[in-house]
Amino acid sequence: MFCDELKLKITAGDGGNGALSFRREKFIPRGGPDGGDGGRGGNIIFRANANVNTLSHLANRKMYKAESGGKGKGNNMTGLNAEDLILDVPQGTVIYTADKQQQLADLSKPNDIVILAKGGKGGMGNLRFTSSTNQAPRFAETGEPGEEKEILLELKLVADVGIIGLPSVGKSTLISVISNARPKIAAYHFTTLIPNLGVVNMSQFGGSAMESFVVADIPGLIEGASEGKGLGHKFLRHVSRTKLLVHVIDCTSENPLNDYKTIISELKLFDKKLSKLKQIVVINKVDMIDEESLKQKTGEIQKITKTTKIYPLSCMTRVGLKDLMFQILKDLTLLKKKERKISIEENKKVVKIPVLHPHIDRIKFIINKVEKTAENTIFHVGGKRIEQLIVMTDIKNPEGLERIYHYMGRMGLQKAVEKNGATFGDIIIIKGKSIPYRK
Ligand SMILES: Nc1nc2c(ncn2[C@@H]2O[C@H](COP(=O)(O)OP(=O)(O)OP(=O)(O)O)[C@@H](O)[C@H]2O)c(=O)[nH]1
Ligand SMILES: [Mg+2]
Repeated sequence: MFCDELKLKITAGDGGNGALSFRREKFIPRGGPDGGDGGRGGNIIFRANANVNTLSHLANRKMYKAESGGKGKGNNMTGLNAEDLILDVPQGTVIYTADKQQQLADLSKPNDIVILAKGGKGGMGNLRFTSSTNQAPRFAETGEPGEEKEILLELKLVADVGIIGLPSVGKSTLISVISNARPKIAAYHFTTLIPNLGVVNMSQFGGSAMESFVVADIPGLIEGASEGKGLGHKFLRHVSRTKLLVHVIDCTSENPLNDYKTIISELKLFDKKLSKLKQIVVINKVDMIDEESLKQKTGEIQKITKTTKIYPLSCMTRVGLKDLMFQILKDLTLLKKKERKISIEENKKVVKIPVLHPHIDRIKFIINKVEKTAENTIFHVGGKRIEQLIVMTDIKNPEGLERIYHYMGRMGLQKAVEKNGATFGDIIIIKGKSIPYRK
């Protein structure tokens, strides 16, 4: 199976700062606080798009950042929420953490979406901090920074079309002339050892550039392949997921009819479903024989395939190539339409829930380390909620610092450090900011 890999850094947008502002109007000498909240930062969203085939459009940048939320303003004006940054990826993209230790999303169906980095919350303006005891708060929250992640995208391409046939019939040559795949081609059997995948773009045949599909070329099949002979059997599994098979026969072979029968019977033995897939039969290397013998050989196969048309082809001279490609496109479009109909029916039954990345960490706070120095004790504290508060609060502002003490008390953090022996002069460090312990 073909994998395309890409490492990216993504950063969601920061929340906008809340405003610190007081009403200033003529004849109102001491206006109250009127600072509005900041807007939310943009999320980074990945979406499976059926019209995208590779990850290459994302590869020209190593980093993606969503817009930040707007700042809050006076007169209780809220900052604008930023737009989400939507990155389209092909169907079949699996997303991991950069070290590949954890799978974050599997976008296997069209329009599957996942929020991979959440935009920061907007900070609250000073108006929100007004209370009966503090009528003129001189503090507003800063916006929360957007989530930041390093991720690994891996594309598991699922081919639409599988090319099958005996060894050396020209399967790899075919994929090399129709797609971007550049497999090894040689005049001996089993040149292809692992499947090759290629993207076919119909524009090279005079079709639309929007029409493209994925083709797989697999190692040659031989008699007994279904029981494990040769190499092809291992890879028949991959073609089982294709929608259409292109069965290539070599017209220079001694007995093309027998070759055809061998493959048909191996497919049946391997998997009944596979043998029922729609097949386009191609007789290749027609540049090597005269018209008379081609007619005769095609006729023999035609007798047993009955209605199925046999496509004469030369990968060398490209004779018959265009006809073949448009036939593949036509059949594939029909098959996809059918599939879409079925999936729409299925979708009606199931309520679709977008894959949302769960909040990994709901812990309010945690004491990570207690470090004793000559003069004092340093408590290193982490945790989603307390970190969020710290990054959104300017602790140089006395009212901001007061707020942190207030929440530390409410969360039980104050008690927890006391239990660990905190005394005057000790320090609590959260997200790199130092807060002196106080009783
Ligand atoms: N004359 C002629 N030779 C061809 C044509 N197509 C392929 N060949 C030759 O046939 C030989 C085998 O081609 P491959 O594409 O490697 O065959 P394959 O089916 O992929 O073979 P395996 O990977 O071993 O199963 C090569 O020497 C090609 O150059 C054709 O249309 N005309
Ligand atoms: Mg090959």
